[in-house]
Amino acid sequence: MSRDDDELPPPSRCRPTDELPPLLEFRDGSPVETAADWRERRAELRRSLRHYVYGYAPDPPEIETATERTADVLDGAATLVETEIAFAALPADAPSITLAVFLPSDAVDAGRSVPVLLGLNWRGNHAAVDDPAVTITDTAREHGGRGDGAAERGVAADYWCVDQILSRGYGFATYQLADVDPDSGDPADGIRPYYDDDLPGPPGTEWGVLAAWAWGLQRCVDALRPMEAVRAGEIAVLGHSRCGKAALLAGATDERVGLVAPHQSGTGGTALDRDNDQEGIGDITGMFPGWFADTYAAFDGQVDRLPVDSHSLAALVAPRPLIDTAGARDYWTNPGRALDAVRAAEPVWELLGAEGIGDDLPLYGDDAIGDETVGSLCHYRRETGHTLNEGYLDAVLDFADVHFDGG
Ligand code: GTR
Repeated sequence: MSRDDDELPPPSRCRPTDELPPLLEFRDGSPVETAADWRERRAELRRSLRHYVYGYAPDPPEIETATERTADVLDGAATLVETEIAFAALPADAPSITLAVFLPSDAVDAGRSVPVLLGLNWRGNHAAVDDPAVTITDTAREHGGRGDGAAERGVAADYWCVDQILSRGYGFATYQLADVDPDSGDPADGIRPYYDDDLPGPPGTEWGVLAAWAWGLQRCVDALRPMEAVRAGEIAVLGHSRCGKAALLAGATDERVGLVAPHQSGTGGTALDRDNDQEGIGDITGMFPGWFADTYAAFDGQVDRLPVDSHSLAALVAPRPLIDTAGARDYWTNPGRALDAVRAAEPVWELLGAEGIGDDLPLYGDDAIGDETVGSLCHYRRETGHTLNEGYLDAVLDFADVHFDGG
């Protein structure tokens, strides 16, 4: 187990607040000039992000997948596969993840594998489509959170637009965040207490809720990759708001993820902490004290001392495709500072030989997303407030069409 992080020096005030910590420079000041250098720099940044912001998650555990079943849903358009993901080393009463995978039935019938959008949901798998075949995942309700069992069936149908995803030739996979952590504010809830003794960082850097949800998404990737109907290299992670933060973290820190699509992820997601006049570090750690490692809150009021920022997290995705989607009227998530982060990360894509974000930005509304208009980085907006809808999903699928072999 690496304890390298004990050796990280304390953050030091070295740059004015309007500058971002450099990406293509090692902590000791030496330049990052080659793809091989970047591998090392990437590891350094990943450690810093875990150390100062999100906390250290446990190493990937051995998973046990069980109780898989299939059913026809959405009037036969989709084949539903539900898989229970349990953790071999944990006691039987420990949390498990119920992963629901909706596959286009025509592809399943023809024996074709498909790319998959893996989304993190907070209202329950059964909220994503209105179909009695979907198991009600109501862990949030048990913990007094959001979600209301059967009454919630299909309530997020216009949000996830599963039928639209399937009609584009993609599968949709999802788990409810409460399976891993119910977001109750009580650190004794969820999966984290089971790993208290297995965390690789020093005290104060234990994983927060966002890292736990991200870890859950990565366990879903473990379970999805061996599935015959899934193209293992074409799994995209997606999430909105707090789920967007977790999706970005999951995709950035797991190179098996083929495409990363944080939506309106804001502070703790793509929006920079520096010069962010919307949700500050004090706001988010005050409102959601469990979401981050304890170290992060200490940077409230002295953000210029934070050795990383959201551009560092975005850069971990390179050279894989990243689409950041934002609502033009969703001020709290600060779309401007999200775009700045993506722009600041662009040199890493370029160093690795991938096409960056280009000049015509941001892409808006009906702007075409295709081979001619996007590289491996994209920032896209629609005229909305804080929501996910079919317009955003179309943009993500258009972007995925560019980068995946075919939807
Ligand atoms: C807000 C929070 C955001 C975002 C959002 C959500 O209150 O300030 O950072 O996480 O909640 O997830 O709904």
